[in-house]
Amino acid sequence: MTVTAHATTSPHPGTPGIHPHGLPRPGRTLVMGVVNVTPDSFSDGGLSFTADAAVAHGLALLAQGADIVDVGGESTRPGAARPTADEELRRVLPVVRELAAAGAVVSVDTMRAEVAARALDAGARLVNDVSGGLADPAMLPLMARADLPYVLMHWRGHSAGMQANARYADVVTDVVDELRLRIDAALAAGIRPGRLVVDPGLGFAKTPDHNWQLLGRLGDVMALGHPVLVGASRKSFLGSLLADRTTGEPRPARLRDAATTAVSVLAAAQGVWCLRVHDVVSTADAVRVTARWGAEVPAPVGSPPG
Ligand code: PMM
Repeated sequence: MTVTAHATTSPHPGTPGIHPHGLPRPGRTLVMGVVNVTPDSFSDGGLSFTADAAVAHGLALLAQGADIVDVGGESTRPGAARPTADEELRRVLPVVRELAAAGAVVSVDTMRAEVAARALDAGARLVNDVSGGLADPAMLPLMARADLPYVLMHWRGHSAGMQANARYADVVTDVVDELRLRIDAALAAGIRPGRLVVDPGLGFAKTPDHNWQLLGRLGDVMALGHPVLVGASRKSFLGSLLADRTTGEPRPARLRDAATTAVSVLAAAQGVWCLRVHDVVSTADAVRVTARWGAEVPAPVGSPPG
């Protein structure tokens, strides 16, 4: 089945044309702040490993302008080992509960239906599944029952072996085709089309060139007809691009925020729905500038009112 239910053009650069049902619509690209409750994420490993530290970090991101906080208990760093479901629950549930109680729009970053279900009970308002429903057959039926927004990312297998799957005829065509199959599976499971968000999955079974090609042709992902989420923040393809000119050493993760902000501006200008970032301050400013700038750009003839 091909999905054509939604308009895909933005009324103005910097303003998303489509949104998932059931989440805030601030008239610009949303900012999702990352709260990794893990000892080993590549970008901020260990920063918020205790529940108290994670809650404090989430509250700080909200104060800095995040629209959503994304709480995850499993590192998806290439080669990472998986925590047990019990350990994942132990990490994320108290954090989701407290942030939701504080009024935050909380997303849970999990591939496990059990973790998603318990997080939704604890107050999460959306589920961010990097496996697009492939890792756990119970996930799509759960999301159909929950009837809440669901981020479906392009994925080709767990972190331990994923870079071996970075083989494509044409990465953009292949990712779009594989996302379309996951959208069809989600719809067949009973998820309403307006609840689905898609994500090209930068860095997941992708080389740096694959990531750049996907960013350069984001319009092809948007043409799937669903809101698009992009997670480029601090990823290693930015580190390789900005490698030290003398030593060839990749730029360390903590020094990739300016590059992340550049991606945020360019993606927001194309009408991406949401950006998942570690450093909220710079991207929160970037999406506001991009939307304000875009408001002065004449809308294309025949586009819907902004
Ligand atoms: N990347 C990571 C984790 N979760 N979720 C979505 N939807 N998209 C992403 O690109 C994504 C994600 C890995 O990054 P991290 O370890 O810094 O959180």
